Amino acid sequence: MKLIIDEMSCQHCVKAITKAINEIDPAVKVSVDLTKHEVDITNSTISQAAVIDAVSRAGYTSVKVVTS
Ligand SMILES: [Cu+2]
Repeated sequence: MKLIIDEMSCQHCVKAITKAINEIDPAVKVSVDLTKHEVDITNSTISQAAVIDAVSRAGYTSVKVVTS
């Protein structure tokens, strides 16, 4: 799935978001395009709701789903 997280603005955010997602599933591959505020999540069996929940618990609440 692909997400846009507007609040993601630096490497700290990238780390925090990646960590939050990998805490629910270590096998998930998270790749980030910081200039586009885009997070691409592959190799994932976790639900979209679980990902959004993890990201928002890390403090990022403006999450838009681009592709599910
Ligand atoms: Cu940041």
